[in-house]
Amino acid sequence: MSKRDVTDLHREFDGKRLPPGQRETSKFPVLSKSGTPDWDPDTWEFTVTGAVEDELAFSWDEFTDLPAETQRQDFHCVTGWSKFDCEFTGATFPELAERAGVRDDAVHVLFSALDGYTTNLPLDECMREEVLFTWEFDGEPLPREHGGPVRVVTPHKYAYKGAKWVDGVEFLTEPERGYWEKRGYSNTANPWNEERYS
Ligand SMILES: Nc1nc2c(c(=O)[nH]1)N[C@H]1C(S)=C(S)[C@@H](COP(=O)(O)O)O[C@H]1N2
Ligand SMILES: [Mo]
Repeated sequence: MSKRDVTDLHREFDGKRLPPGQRETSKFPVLSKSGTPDWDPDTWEFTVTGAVEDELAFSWDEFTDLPAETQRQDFHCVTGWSKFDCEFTGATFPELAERAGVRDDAVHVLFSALDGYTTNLPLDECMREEVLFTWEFDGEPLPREHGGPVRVVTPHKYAYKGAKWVDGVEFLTEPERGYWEKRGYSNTANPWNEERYS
Protein backbone atom coordinates (compact mmCIF):
# COMPACT_ATOMS: atom_id res chain seq x y z
CA MET A 1 0.00 0.00 0.00
CA SER A 2 1.35 3.41 -0.90
CA LYS A 3 2.15 5.99 1.75
CA ARG A 4 2.06 9.73 1.29
CA ASP A 5 3.37 12.39 3.64
CA VAL A 6 1.34 15.60 3.36
CA THR A 7 2.59 17.30 6.53
CA ASP A 8 4.24 19.97 4.36
CA LEU A 9 0.86 21.10 3.03
CA HIS A 10 1.20 24.38 4.96
CA ARG A 11 3.76 25.54 2.39
CA GLU A 12 1.03 25.92 -0.20
CA PHE A 13 -0.60 28.40 2.17
CA ASP A 14 2.65 30.20 3.00
CA GLY A 15 2.19 29.17 6.59
CA LYS A 16 4.10 27.47 9.38
CA ARG A 17 3.35 23.87 10.21
CA LEU A 18 1.53 25.05 13.35
CA PRO A 19 -1.08 27.55 12.09
CA PRO A 20 -1.47 30.87 13.96
CA GLY A 21 -3.31 30.67 17.28
CA GLN A 22 -3.01 26.87 17.48
CA ARG A 23 -1.15 24.81 20.08
CA GLU A 24 0.19 21.34 19.46
CA THR A 25 -1.21 18.45 21.46
CA SER A 26 -0.40 14.75 21.48
CA LYS A 27 -3.93 13.96 22.65
CA PHE A 28 -6.79 13.39 20.27
CA PRO A 29 -9.78 15.14 21.85
CA VAL A 30 -13.29 14.20 20.72
CA LEU A 31 -15.67 16.90 19.50
CA SER A 32 -19.15 15.78 18.47
CA LYS A 33 -22.34 17.77 18.34
CA SER A 34 -24.44 14.95 19.79
CA GLY A 35 -22.57 11.79 20.74
CA THR A 36 -21.51 8.76 18.73
CA PRO A 37 -24.19 7.25 16.45
CA ASP A 38 -24.70 3.49 16.12
CA TRP A 39 -24.02 1.76 12.86
CA ASP A 40 -24.60 -1.73 11.47
CA PRO A 41 -22.08 -3.10 8.93
CA ASP A 42 -24.85 -5.20 7.35
CA THR A 43 -27.08 -2.25 6.49
CA TRP A 44 -24.55 0.62 6.28
CA GLU A 45 -24.64 2.32 2.91
CA PHE A 46 -22.55 5.10 1.46
CA THR A 47 -24.10 7.13 -1.34
CA VAL A 48 -22.79 9.52 -3.99
CA THR A 49 -25.59 11.65 -5.38
CA GLY A 50 -26.44 14.89 -7.17
CA ALA A 51 -24.59 16.37 -10.14
CA VAL A 52 -22.82 13.18 -11.23
CA GLU A 53 -23.09 10.91 -14.28
CA ASP A 54 -23.70 7.84 -12.12
CA GLU A 55 -25.13 7.96 -8.63
CA LEU A 56 -23.39 5.32 -6.53
CA ALA A 57 -24.18 3.27 -3.45
CA PHE A 58 -21.56 1.22 -1.61
CA SER A 59 -21.93 -1.44 1.05
CA TRP A 60 -19.30 -1.55 3.79
CA ASP A 61 -17.34 -4.28 1.96
CA GLU A 62 -17.53 -2.44 -1.33
CA PHE A 63 -16.42 0.83 0.21
CA THR A 64 -13.40 -0.64 1.97
CA ASP A 65 -12.46 -2.42 -1.28
CA LEU A 66 -11.81 0.96 -2.91
CA PRO A 67 -8.12 1.57 -3.64
CA ALA A 68 -6.69 2.83 -0.37
CA GLU A 69 -3.61 4.73 0.63
CA THR A 70 -2.07 5.72 3.92
CA GLN A 71 -1.22 9.36 4.51
CA ARG A 72 0.58 11.19 7.27
CA GLN A 73 -1.38 14.35 7.98
CA ASP A 74 -1.73 17.14 10.50
CA PHE A 75 -5.13 17.79 12.09
CA HIS A 76 -6.19 21.31 13.07
CA CYS A 77 -9.22 21.87 15.29
CA VAL A 78 -10.93 25.25 15.22
CA THR A 79 -11.01 25.28 19.04
CA GLY A 80 -7.22 25.77 19.04
CA TRP A 81 -5.40 22.46 19.10
CA SER A 82 -3.42 20.73 16.36
CA LYS A 83 -2.31 17.12 16.27
CA PHE A 84 0.68 16.33 14.05
CA ASP A 85 1.51 13.11 12.22
CA CYS A 86 -1.83 11.35 12.16
CA GLU A 87 -1.79 8.29 9.91
CA PHE A 88 -5.05 7.92 8.05
CA THR A 89 -5.85 5.13 5.58
CA GLY A 90 -8.64 5.38 3.06
CA ALA A 91 -9.79 6.36 -0.41
CA THR A 92 -9.18 9.82 -1.83
CA PHE A 93 -11.94 12.19 -2.79
CA PRO A 94 -10.76 12.38 -6.45
CA GLU A 95 -10.89 8.58 -6.65
CA LEU A 96 -14.52 8.53 -5.59
CA ALA A 97 -15.40 11.52 -7.76
CA GLU A 98 -13.92 9.82 -10.79
CA ARG A 99 -16.02 6.71 -10.23
CA ALA A 100 -19.22 8.75 -10.13
CA GLY A 101 -18.21 11.05 -13.00
CA VAL A 102 -18.66 14.63 -11.81
CA ARG A 103 -20.85 16.70 -14.11
CA ASP A 104 -19.61 20.01 -15.51
CA ASP A 105 -22.25 21.96 -13.61
CA ALA A 106 -21.12 20.65 -10.19
CA VAL A 107 -19.45 23.41 -8.17
CA HIS A 108 -19.95 22.42 -4.55
CA VAL A 109 -20.11 19.42 -2.23
CA LEU A 110 -22.20 18.61 0.83
CA PHE A 111 -21.16 15.74 3.10
CA SER A 112 -23.74 14.01 5.28
CA ALA A 113 -23.30 11.79 8.32
CA LEU A 114 -25.08 9.27 10.52
CA ASP A 115 -25.60 11.81 13.33
CA GLY A 116 -27.33 14.32 11.05
CA TYR A 117 -24.18 16.45 10.71
CA THR A 118 -23.42 18.12 7.41
CA THR A 119 -20.48 20.16 6.13
CA ASN A 120 -19.75 21.80 2.80
CA LEU A 121 -16.82 22.69 0.57
CA PRO A 122 -16.35 24.03 -2.94
CA LEU A 123 -15.67 21.19 -5.38
CA ASP A 124 -12.12 22.35 -6.15
CA GLU A 125 -11.28 22.27 -2.41
CA CYS A 126 -12.37 18.62 -2.35
CA MET A 127 -10.54 17.49 -5.49
CA ARG A 128 -7.30 17.09 -3.58
CA GLU A 129 -5.42 13.89 -2.86
CA GLU A 130 -5.29 14.65 0.86
CA VAL A 131 -9.07 14.79 1.22
CA LEU A 132 -9.59 11.22 2.38
CA PHE A 133 -12.50 9.01 3.30
CA THR A 134 -10.67 7.20 6.03
CA TRP A 135 -11.48 4.04 7.98
CA GLU A 136 -8.11 3.46 9.71
CA PHE A 137 -6.18 5.64 12.12
CA ASP A 138 -2.58 4.73 12.98
CA GLY A 139 -3.10 1.26 11.48
CA GLU A 140 -6.22 0.40 13.53
CA PRO A 141 -9.88 0.66 12.64
CA LEU A 142 -10.93 4.28 13.06
CA PRO A 143 -12.24 4.64 16.65
CA ARG A 144 -16.01 5.10 16.77
CA GLU A 145 -15.80 8.38 18.67
CA HIS A 146 -13.47 9.77 15.97
CA GLY A 147 -15.93 8.94 13.22
CA GLY A 148 -15.70 5.19 12.64
CA PRO A 149 -16.63 3.44 10.45
CA VAL A 150 -15.64 6.17 7.95
CA ARG A 151 -14.87 9.86 8.27
CA VAL A 152 -13.52 12.59 6.04
CA VAL A 153 -10.25 14.36 6.84
CA THR A 154 -9.39 17.78 5.43
CA PRO A 155 -5.85 18.73 6.54
CA HIS A 156 -5.99 21.97 4.51
CA LYS A 157 -9.02 23.10 6.59
CA TYR A 158 -10.13 23.16 10.21
CA ALA A 159 -11.36 19.73 11.15
CA TYR A 160 -15.07 20.55 11.22
CA LYS A 161 -14.88 20.35 7.42
CA GLY A 162 -14.28 16.60 7.86
CA ALA A 163 -17.52 14.78 8.59
CA LYS A 164 -17.24 11.90 11.05
CA TRP A 165 -19.56 8.92 10.40
CA VAL A 166 -19.85 10.12 6.81
CA ASP A 167 -22.44 8.23 4.77
CA GLY A 168 -22.99 10.44 1.77
CA VAL A 169 -21.55 12.95 -0.63
CA GLU A 170 -23.83 15.16 -2.67
CA PHE A 171 -22.50 17.14 -5.64
CA LEU A 172 -24.29 20.48 -5.90
CA THR A 173 -24.76 23.08 -8.63
CA GLU A 174 -25.09 25.85 -6.00
CA PRO A 175 -23.20 26.34 -2.73
CA GLU A 176 -24.97 25.26 0.44
CA ARG A 177 -23.92 25.59 4.09
CA GLY A 178 -23.48 22.72 6.52
CA TYR A 179 -24.26 22.36 10.21
CA TRP A 180 -21.53 24.59 11.71
CA GLU A 181 -21.30 26.85 8.68
CA LYS A 182 -24.93 27.86 9.38
CA ARG A 183 -24.11 28.46 13.04
CA GLY A 184 -21.27 30.95 12.83
CA TYR A 185 -18.19 28.96 11.94
CA SER A 186 -16.27 30.10 8.87
CA ASN A 187 -17.46 28.78 5.53
CA THR A 188 -13.87 28.78 4.22
CA ALA A 189 -12.01 27.54 7.35
CA ASN A 190 -8.41 28.11 6.23
CA PRO A 191 -6.28 27.57 9.39
CA TRP A 192 -3.35 29.64 8.08
CA ASN A 193 -5.62 32.68 7.73
CA GLU A 194 -7.34 31.89 11.03
CA GLU A 195 -10.72 31.73 9.31
CA ARG A 196 -12.54 30.46 12.41
CA TYR A 197 -15.81 32.40 12.45
CA SER A 198 -17.98 34.09 9.89
N1 LIG B 1 -20.63 13.78 11.88
C1 LIG B 1 -19.95 14.70 12.57
N2 LIG B 1 -18.76 15.07 12.11
C2 LIG B 1 -18.03 16.00 12.77
C3 LIG B 1 -18.53 16.60 13.95
C4 LIG B 1 -19.80 16.17 14.43
O1 LIG B 1 -20.33 16.62 15.45
N3 LIG B 1 -20.48 15.21 13.71
N4 LIG B 1 -17.78 17.54 14.60
C5 LIG B 1 -16.78 18.25 13.80
C6 LIG B 1 -15.89 19.04 14.60
S1 LIG B 1 -16.51 20.52 15.17
C7 LIG B 1 -14.58 18.69 14.78
S2 LIG B 1 -13.50 19.73 15.53
C8 LIG B 1 -14.08 17.36 14.35
C9 LIG B 1 -13.56 16.65 15.58
O2 LIG B 1 -13.03 15.40 15.26
P1 LIG B 1 -12.55 14.48 16.46
O3 LIG B 1 -13.72 14.29 17.40
O4 LIG B 1 -12.09 13.22 15.83
O5 LIG B 1 -11.42 15.23 17.15
O6 LIG B 1 -15.08 16.57 13.74
C10 LIG B 1 -15.97 17.29 12.93
N5 LIG B 1 -16.83 16.34 12.27
MO1 LIG C 1 -14.65 21.67 16.02
